[in-house]
Amino acid sequence: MRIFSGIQPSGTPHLGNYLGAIKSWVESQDSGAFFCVVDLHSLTLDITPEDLRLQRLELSAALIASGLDPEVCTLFVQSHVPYHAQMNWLLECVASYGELTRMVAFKDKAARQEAQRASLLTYPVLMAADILLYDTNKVPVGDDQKQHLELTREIAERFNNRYGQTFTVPEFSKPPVAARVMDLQDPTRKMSKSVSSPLGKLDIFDSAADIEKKIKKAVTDTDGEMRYDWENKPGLANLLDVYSAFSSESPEQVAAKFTRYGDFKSELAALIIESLSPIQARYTDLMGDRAELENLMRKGAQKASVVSAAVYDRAATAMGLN
Ligand code: ATP
Ligand code: LTN
Repeated sequence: MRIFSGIQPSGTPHLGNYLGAIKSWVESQDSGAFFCVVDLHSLTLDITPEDLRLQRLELSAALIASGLDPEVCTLFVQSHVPYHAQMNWLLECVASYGELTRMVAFKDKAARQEAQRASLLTYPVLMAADILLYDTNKVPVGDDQKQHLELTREIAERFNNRYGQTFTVPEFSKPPVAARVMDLQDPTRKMSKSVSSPLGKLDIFDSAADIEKKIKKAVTDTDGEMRYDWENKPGLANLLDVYSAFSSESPEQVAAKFTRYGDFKSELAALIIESLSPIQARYTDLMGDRAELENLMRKGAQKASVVSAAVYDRAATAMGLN
């Protein structure tokens, strides 16, 4: 079973990234798992060269601190492996303009920016290239990436039909709870690095005091009833999902343990702080030796290149380039 997933080095990872993706990566890692810091994707939005360089390293440290072990899985930076950009071009010749304009993430982000980079439109093709280059069977991601994964499957099938069996068609996989963590101030929107307000998103490196403050101020409702009900009580349901993801209880079981929102929120804050503090401590250690971190990521890229070179070659041959 080959697992592949990616995360953008644009800003500090938040609770949505952690529960929707990183935590399940850690649980599913083995010698067949590839996890990628997708720096080329971060260039679709405004980012300074200094920020990109630093955030790439910080995210690598955050992933290792969260439990990814570079001795077990393959952890690497996308731009260190040239086949991603090369495969992207081959697949841009298979994807269609119309299907890219229908991507919800594109419509969302394009509406918020004045000058749009062409890469904001074509970025799901690069994501398909990332995944297909590793003969991936399973892609663990948050719920917001489902549409991009469907496009990846579509591109793979179209390529296979046109040029002969070349790619493995991957499956989408999301965690059982908290696959879509919502903004703490607006539970109708997903928690997002680029859109959420400071109170709306909880970063995995937030201090204990900030975590307590953000959970306390999280929007709930006024009926005061502890009940798991996404339709009528999305703010509370979101917090129950977060509690459930960090404990071994279902959201309904968690709801039954408390009678008052205030008590529930204090315990939730304590649980988050207890779960994140070892990650924060390991992160500080790792960032203390940047050369070693760079070294680890370069080694990951060498391992990733061996697999992706062969798949790229197969695709290039199928298209008539070799
Ligand atoms: P933005 O919201 O600015 O587009 P992002 O946080 O969605 O950024 P990534 O860093 O690339 O973008 O996401 C990495 C992983 O985190 C993906 O698997 C994505 O599905 C997951 N993820 C992102 N936001 C959430 C969320 N609110 N809930 C659950 N999973 C999420
Ligand atoms: N598009 C994703 C990040 C991403 C990804 C990938 C996820 C890029 N390449 C490959 C899984 C597999 C996002 O914005 N969250």
